[in-house]
Amino acid sequence: MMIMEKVNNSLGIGQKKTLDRCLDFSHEKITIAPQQPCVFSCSDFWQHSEPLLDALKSASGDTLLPDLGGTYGWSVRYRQVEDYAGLGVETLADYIDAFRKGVVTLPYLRHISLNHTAKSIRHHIKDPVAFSPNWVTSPWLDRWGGPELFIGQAGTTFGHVHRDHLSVHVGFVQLEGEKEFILFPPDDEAYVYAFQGREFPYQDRATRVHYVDLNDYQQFPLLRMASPRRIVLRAGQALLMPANWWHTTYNLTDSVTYSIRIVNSTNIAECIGEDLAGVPRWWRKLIRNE
Ligand SMILES: O=C(O)CCC(=O)C(=O)O
Repeated sequence: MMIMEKVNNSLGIGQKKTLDRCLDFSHEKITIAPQQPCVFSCSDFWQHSEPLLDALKSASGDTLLPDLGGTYGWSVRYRQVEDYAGLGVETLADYIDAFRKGVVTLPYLRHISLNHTAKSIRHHIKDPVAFSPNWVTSPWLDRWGGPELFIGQAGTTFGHVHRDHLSVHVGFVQLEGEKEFILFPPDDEAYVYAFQGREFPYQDRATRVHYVDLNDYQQFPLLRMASPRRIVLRAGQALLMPANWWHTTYNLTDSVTYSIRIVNSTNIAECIGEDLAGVPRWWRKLIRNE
């Protein structure tokens, strides 16, 4: 909780803009990209009598953690495997059991792909209408659209401030617990210490600022100029985050979140443009066998 207090104080929550309200978008289609993040209630997302984690455990519990499919090909990267050493947590079922019991401190399990690991439960999920139209829900467009699950104990954080790949809008649904989102508008790019360099299209989508640095004005003085918004997403709520918003998260309680990337007429041109910009790099990688 130390970290949380530190960041709360630093962000001057209450002085800076906060967005913690509930709009009802449940019957509206977003045909024009919203300029601001929107929070709304979402009660009929999971359409199964068992909680999602129980269904996930029955469907894919025996999957070894390093074998979990993620949108980028991984959920637990090779260098994260060592974080599990000595925890007695080897499979997804072990992780879910330990998460429920809360007796060991677990790494944040991120990017579990609903198109890979959890495809047999995907049909129990109904995306909020506000996440439509979405042209990339098909599993073969997974690299663009990839619906995912995030399971994290209280006190875990996504880490670095970043914006999502291409120029996708992102929909989040909070299934259990409470998650804090810190969001910076696209115009804050000059203040969030984004990595420079356009050769690799995703490289300019990450920053040097970690969640724990959000109040470190000595190391990151330009952060003072930024306009972060704080949202606490509670179970039963959804967040629609427009393309190119910088963001990071912190799990205030044990938390389970779904997310999906959204592409439609509002951002398809930017997404294709950025994907194509990456092709030369992929070719070079292939040729050099990097
Ligand atoms: O749910 C989270 O912790 C953050 C997810 C996220 O920022 C992302 O996938 O880009």
